Amino acid sequence: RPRVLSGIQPTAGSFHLGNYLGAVRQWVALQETHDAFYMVVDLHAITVPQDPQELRANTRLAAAQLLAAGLDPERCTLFVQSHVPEHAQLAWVMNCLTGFGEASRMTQFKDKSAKQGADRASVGLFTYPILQVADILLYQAHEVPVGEDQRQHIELTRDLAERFNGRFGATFTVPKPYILRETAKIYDLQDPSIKMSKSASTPKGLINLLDEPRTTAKKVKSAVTDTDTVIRYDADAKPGVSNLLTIYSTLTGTPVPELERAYEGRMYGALKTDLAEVMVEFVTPFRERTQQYLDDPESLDSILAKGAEKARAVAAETLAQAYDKVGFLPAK
Ligand code: AQP
Repeated sequence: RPRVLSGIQPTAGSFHLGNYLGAVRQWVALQETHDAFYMVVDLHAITVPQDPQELRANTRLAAAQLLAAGLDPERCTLFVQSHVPEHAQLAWVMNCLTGFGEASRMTQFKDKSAKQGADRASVGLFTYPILQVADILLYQAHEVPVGEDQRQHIELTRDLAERFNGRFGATFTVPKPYILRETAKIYDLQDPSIKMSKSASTPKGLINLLDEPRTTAKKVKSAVTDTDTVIRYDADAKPGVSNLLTIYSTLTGTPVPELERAYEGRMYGALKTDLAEVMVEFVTPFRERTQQYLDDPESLDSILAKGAEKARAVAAETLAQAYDKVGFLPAK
């Protein structure tokens, strides 16, 4: 079975619809066909200032949401990044292989550091993509299911894997991004020119899966569309309507052309009302299942402990090879 690896940050509490449709939904499908490793990336979460209590709570909350979304610990390896120390250890080696200019070109860092003010941004935020490189390479992942915003980081991973292999001999699998075109980028409901994101979206443009279903319905109904009246997919001319069609189509499994036919001659309001209902039907059981996992923290922690044990077995082997290749003396 080919291997996949991916991660999600525990920073925001609730996952948003972009996280779910762009990434987590694919994770659930891939556990059936791949040897799948998924993690809550708490090491990445501290690249911006965090509250320790909140981080702990949000890490459990992220794991609960992943299980509620359909990850099955019998079918995949689900763990918390900081439980596997090899991530930080390989990241150091990768840091030493990355050019300063190369890291400076990462657009996520440029965006996030600009928002914080360059002097406030941490060195951890700067090296965030290199930790991600280590995450992926440790598991010899063939594919990395992510949203479009992560493409550049996967490219960096490929470059560094090839550089390491070229310099020290074949060690790492060179991974490919796994990005589904349709859901690669879910847009903000109020400003469909930007991606839905916890940091850039306004509260009305961002659908948090754990929001009150009524709030979610309201946000869908007040989504920005355009002054035209035709319900048609055209990402350039009609980004708002197209985004709604993408969300609708993915959540119901109805192809977009079929939706276009069904809504021929109807108003935007009808589409929004129906999509609001679809969203409520999706988030209501999701919220309930998440709560059930949170109500039993011991079981949750034990799932994560078992996951970490499985992950460590793989990660330790890769790290040992990499340490040996770079010339570290074995610790006897
Ligand atoms: N709008 C989106 N459309 C499609 N996929 C998306 N992802 C995020 N936003 C969208 C994908 O979600 C996965 C988890 O991402 P993360 O843990 O890195 O979360 P994030 O990037 O911190 O989420 P945000 O909201 O995008 O955060 P900020 O605002 O901090 O940048 C990834 O696979 C990502 O591609």
